[in-house]
Amino acid sequence: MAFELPELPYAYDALAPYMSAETLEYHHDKHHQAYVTNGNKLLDGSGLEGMSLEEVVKGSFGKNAGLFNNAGQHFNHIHFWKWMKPNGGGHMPGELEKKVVADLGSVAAFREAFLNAGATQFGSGWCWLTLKDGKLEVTKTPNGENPLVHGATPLLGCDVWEHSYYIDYRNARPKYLEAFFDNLVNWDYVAELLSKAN
Ligand code: MN3
Repeated sequence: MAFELPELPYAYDALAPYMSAETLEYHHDKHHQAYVTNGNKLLDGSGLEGMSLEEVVKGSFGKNAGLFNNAGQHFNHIHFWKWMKPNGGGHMPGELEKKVVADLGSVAAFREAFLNAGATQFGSGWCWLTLKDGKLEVTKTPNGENPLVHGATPLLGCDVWEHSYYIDYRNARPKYLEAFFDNLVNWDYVAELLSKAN
């Protein structure tokens, strides 16, 4: 099954001022498209054709770096677009909030841990909220790696590659992370992924 670039689930200017149309045009139309195009070239002849995207990501990890990087980033970005929405942030659905409080102490503690993971990821990568062995965890990964290859289910991820924030925030990655968490996150989608993972 060939990889395909999904449409953004909102207009290019819908996330402004927190994420500009220019950022989304480059990030979705150029960067994500490149992962799809290169991923399809590398999938061909890899022995993983016909598998689901998740299976390609797990099956190429540690074995086929080129395919893994592109398939991993394709998976990450499919969700990244859905992890944001216009007028996002704010209160999370009750079931999700209960789980956050039970496993991570409080919403404020989760926010601090998530922002810190994103700020301290050296170089390109992602910070995550994951479910592992029934428990929420905050983690970070380099480059295109994601929690799937560490036996965890990604519930929320923030792209901290410079291409995700440099147009709007220049080098101020912490400001971008705050805007993502406070103004962009689609908590309903995070809650939906949690309910499917349970
Ligand atoms: Mn990206």
